[in-house]
Amino acid sequence: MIELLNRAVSFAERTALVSNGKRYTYQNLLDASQNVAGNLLNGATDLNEARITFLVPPSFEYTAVQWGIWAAGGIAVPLCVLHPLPSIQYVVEDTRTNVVVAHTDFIDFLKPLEKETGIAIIPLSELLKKNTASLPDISLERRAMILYTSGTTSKPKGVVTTHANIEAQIVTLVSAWEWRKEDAILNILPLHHVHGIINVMSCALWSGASCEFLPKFDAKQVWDAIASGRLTLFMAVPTIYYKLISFWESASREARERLSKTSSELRLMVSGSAALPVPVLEKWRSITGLTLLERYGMTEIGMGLSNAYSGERRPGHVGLPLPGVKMRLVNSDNKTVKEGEPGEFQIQGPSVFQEYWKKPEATKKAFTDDGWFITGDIGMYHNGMYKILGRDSVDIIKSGGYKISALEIEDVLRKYEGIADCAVVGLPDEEWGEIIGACVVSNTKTIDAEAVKHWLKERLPGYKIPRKFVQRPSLPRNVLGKVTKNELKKNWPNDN
Ligand code: MCA
Ligand code: AMP
Repeated sequence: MIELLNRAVSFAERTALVSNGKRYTYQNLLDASQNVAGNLLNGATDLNEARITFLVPPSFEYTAVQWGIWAAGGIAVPLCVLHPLPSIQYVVEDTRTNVVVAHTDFIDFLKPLEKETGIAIIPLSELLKKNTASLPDISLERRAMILYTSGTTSKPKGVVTTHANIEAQIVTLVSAWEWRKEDAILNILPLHHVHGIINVMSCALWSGASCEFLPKFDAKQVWDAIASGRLTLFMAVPTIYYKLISFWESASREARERLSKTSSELRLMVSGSAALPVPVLEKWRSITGLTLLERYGMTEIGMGLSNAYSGERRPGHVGLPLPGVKMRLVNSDNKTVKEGEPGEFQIQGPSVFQEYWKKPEATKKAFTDDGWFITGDIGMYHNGMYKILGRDSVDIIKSGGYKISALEIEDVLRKYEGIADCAVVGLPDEEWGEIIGACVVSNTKTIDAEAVKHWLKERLPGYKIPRKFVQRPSLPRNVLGKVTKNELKKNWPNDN
């Protein structure tokens, strides 16, 4: 039995999840995932790594489907509830799955996909029907999950992790951050990325703790949950802390005092997925008395570096390698750099992913000959700690904690009638980390930014839509004809 599920047996009567106002025990979760597994198997003995995509909002049912797929020997592929149909279709086709498990709210939305691709839509309710079929034994080396992440190629790549990878990603955090069964966490993050799936939900469930879902971020509801005194932990991206600070600042004096007092009682608050600006860390400390623990991770590796749980949390730094993680910083000749010199992070360890789904070339390129994963992040080690300095590619944008490929947006924009060429960049932004800017070239007319945004909404998720547009007669290029994006960023008009 998969260890996460095996451990759940010993927590049977404890609360595992709080979802849509209802409490569910570990036993409820085990029972529901047995039903899902049995119904997915539908008479077979093992799903044998069949990819099962599922479009289910963060909830008890989401977790039951994930566990059910694992228990039946399938690969869980969570789809994003915010994605438009073309983004969903891309994942469905890339994984070569033939089923999508769908929550009732998404069945009509998925109908055109069923027509076009012949894929079977399985209503979630069908999978939850009682089924006592016996389940296969799953070895740790088997593939367990595919998460899609943007990179330096236009289309997102499927990151494949095995059960062993997932277990290693969980165990290192449970140990480093001292998770215990008395813990309670609020999950406000999307469940198609590592941050929400592993750091929040799976660590809680591994530990016998409880995880409460808030399907969509809302500053007031988050503050209410914090102020209720029922949480011990909270984890989020820097943009969320920024939004929580704004909410606190606009509250009355009495409310501010109450929120500050109650939040100081949490045992740990973590920030990650993007650089935590030092002023946000400081402001949060002045409001709550807590120093945010900043850590560094990536879909391909889980978490790599973390500030200390007990010990120094240095602002602007990401600490040291987590247990089991080996990290090095190298120069362009792949030689380890000296202390105080910038280098690229490379990582080894049991949490590192197995492969990009059906992309052997990309997988090979992602590792050095001696087996280190090349992260593409630049950092430095000094005075006993690591610091992130940036990324080696201007084509990767981080906005609101989401990783976004500029090339993917450019490919879509070029299909808009009247756009002859374009360049997409990440512009620094206090709240979002970066905000997406698009510079468009049109030989014929003035491009109406609002009309373009509207058109893009049917093709890309909201967080990939440029917020700023400029139109130019041509794009700045170097002598080799390559667009000079850094120049474009530097000269971006201040009033746009
Ligand atoms: C939304 N808006 C944006 C963006 N997203 N504006 C600029 N940049 C953006 N990225 C706009 C919307 O168009 C809308 O404007 C308004 O902001 C509110 O939109 P909404 O979608 O309601 O935003 P939100 O719900 O407030 O979402 C903000 C959020 C969300 C909660 C910070 O972006 C989020 O959940 N981010 C977390 C992503 C995450 O989990 N990343 C982890 C991956 P208007 O009203 O004008 O339309 S990284 C990872 O897993 C690795 C391993 C790691 O290290 O953790
Ligand atoms: P993703 O591929 O969505 O998993 O995003 C991973 C990327 O987020 C990393 O490669 C980093 O560029 C960035 N990242 C994660 N945590 C941090 C952090 N604490 N500081 C700076 N960048 C971070």
